[in-house]
Amino acid sequence: MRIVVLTGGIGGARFLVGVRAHARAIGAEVTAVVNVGDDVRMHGLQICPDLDSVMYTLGGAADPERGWGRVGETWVVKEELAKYGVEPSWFGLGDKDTATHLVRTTMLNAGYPLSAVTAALCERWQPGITMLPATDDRLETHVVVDVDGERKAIHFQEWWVRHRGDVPTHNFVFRGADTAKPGAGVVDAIGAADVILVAPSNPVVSIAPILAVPALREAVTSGSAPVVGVSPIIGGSPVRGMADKCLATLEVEVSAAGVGRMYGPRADGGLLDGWLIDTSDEGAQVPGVRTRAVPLWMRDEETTARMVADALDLAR
Ligand code: GDP
Ligand code: FO1
Ligand code: CA
Repeated sequence: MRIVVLTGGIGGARFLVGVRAHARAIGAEVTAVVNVGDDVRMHGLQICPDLDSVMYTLGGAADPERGWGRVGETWVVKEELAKYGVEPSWFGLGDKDTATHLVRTTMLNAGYPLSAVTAALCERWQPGITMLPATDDRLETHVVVDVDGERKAIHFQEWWVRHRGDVPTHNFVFRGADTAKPGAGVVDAIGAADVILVAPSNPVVSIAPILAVPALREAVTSGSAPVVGVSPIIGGSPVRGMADKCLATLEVEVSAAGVGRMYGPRADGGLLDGWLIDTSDEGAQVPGVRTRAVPLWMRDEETTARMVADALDLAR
């Protein structure tokens, strides 16, 4: 069996730990198609937060409290940069993490596509799944905000890390998406998939930028594999992160039903055949989509693997 997962960073990475465990138990292959909209160049280095969150988490090297970056991180580079007074001072590059960005940027500058760079980095971390960037082209999430009385579009990282999402926010735009092609291997993986899972990732800034790549969306929505999503919202709140702020900006109800309806039924131009929601949200109505309520707290690998088994069940 071949499983493809559309995923963002921390939430998606934790989900993938369960996907990998269940896949091992049933002898399935897993490919993750990972969001690149968060990617940003800082201090001359190309940083790919969602790819790195997935790679470090599956490689057993992620910081469990922060969720992003490396466990046992040190911050000498950050402190030294601050002493030079260089900007952006609001974005922290850990020392261990910086080695990843150095390798990546060197390879990109030498002309390798991000997909090849990701494969090279994964030789060290052995995530146990295939990790594919959604696109090898430049695609960045920008956020339309009002700052200092001026309306402008700022990079997603500036919105989230610098402003903590706490500025009047109007819209999210995926710069470069219209002309972006799916990353190497992505359309083939989707075409060969027996099932496509949408991780309980942020629907607005992790899943939407993946699906903003036209040929990628087309492959998912018109393909033969059933698509089952897992709700990132439990009991009306995101377990962690900024999904509530993002959904409110788009005037989408912060609920399992709200996100399910936003994705919409595949039969009607949307994304989903099935929608897995938490038991506390039982009864949520998503017209045209099969829903099932099961425990969705990703407490540990075993609980998460059970969620994945339920998602695969719903796909049948
Ligand atoms: P990011 O890219 O690092 O922001 O991570 P993702 O977009 O992949 O995932 C973030 C989302 O994961 C958050 O919006 C949460 O709603 C969701 N999430 C985190 N923990 C859990 C959990 O235990 N269960 C479920 N269902 N969702 C979770
Ligand atoms: N998040 C922060 O809150 N502050 C930071 O300084 C920061 C730096 C950073 C560096 C590399 C990286 O891969 C992620 C980093 N993050 C940081 C996390 C990131 O901003 C977001 O959590 C994700 O982009 C959302 O998926
Ligand atoms: Ca993300």
